[in-house]
Amino acid sequence: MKHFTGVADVTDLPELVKLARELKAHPQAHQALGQNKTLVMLFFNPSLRTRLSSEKAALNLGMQVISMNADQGWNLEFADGAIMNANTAEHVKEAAAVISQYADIIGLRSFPGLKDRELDYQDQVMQAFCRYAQVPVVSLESATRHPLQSLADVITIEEHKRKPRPKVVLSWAPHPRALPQAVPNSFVEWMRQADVDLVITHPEGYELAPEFVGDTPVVYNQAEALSGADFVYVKNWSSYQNYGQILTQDPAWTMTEAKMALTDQGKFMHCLPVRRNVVVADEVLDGPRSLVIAQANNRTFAAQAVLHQLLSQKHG
Ligand code: AN0
Ligand code: CP
Repeated sequence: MKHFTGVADVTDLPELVKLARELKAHPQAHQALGQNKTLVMLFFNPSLRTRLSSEKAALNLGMQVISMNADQGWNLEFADGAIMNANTAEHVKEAAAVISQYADIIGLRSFPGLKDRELDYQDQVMQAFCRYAQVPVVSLESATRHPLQSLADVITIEEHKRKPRPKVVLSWAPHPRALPQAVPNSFVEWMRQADVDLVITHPEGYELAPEFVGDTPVVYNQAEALSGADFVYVKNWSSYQNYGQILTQDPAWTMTEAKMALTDQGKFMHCLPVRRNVVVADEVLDGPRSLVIAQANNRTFAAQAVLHQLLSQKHG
């Protein structure tokens, strides 16, 4: 694995999940692996879980961690051959190479602007760092994907499944703000590699990018989709077709106990942060079906498995 930006970077998913579960059982067993190695994390956007769980994962492996907020006044240039006589102060070529002098692994979070679909889906920041960094780059959520979240979700489903091949439903939910498609894109991308039957449900107009959906069934009737589900993964995203737009905030899509009753004793999942009683009713989030804290816990071991693999490689 050169970089970790999506499921395509994983050579053996069951093996990675197994490693994560072993690390979960013995978190401090490999302290020597990360000794004298530094993880530098750059956050172009805020984070609670990703930041703390990745830091915790690195510490568990004996690494040192440096985190930097890059969300204010850090205007990087990305264009080749740019004449930098306007707002951009530093080219990503130098920035990525310079950070590589201080880091053995670079973590990077960069959300989409949600204005220009083509630009966002080029995943410019992540791609440029992967190109110009001299060390492995780990996505801490890019414009199009959130692979550490998805790996934690795969681990959580593996831990809680009651059937060899559970039914997993990704269900859109309303939200007052326009949110990225990174979490659902990524969830679908990873679930398609996992041993599950995936169904996507959302109002018309919220279709995800076809390259992520592939041949996954899309059912516009939420109740029909939920029937017999073992896991219900709820998430808001803004429209991909009408890029970045909120098309509806229909509370009929909020996850409730009455809807969860349509499932086969289904478990509720969400990546967090979540808007209570907009995305999901308190009764579900506070009830025994909810796996949200277990998911957040698994973020540490997802990150630790990825860091472990990167540190174990020759070039580390
Ligand atoms: C972000 C998103 O939807 O991508 C981060 C989720 C992990 N959510 C919010 O900003 C609320
Ligand atoms: N789920 C998740 O990535 O949360 P943060 O945005 O708090 O990191």
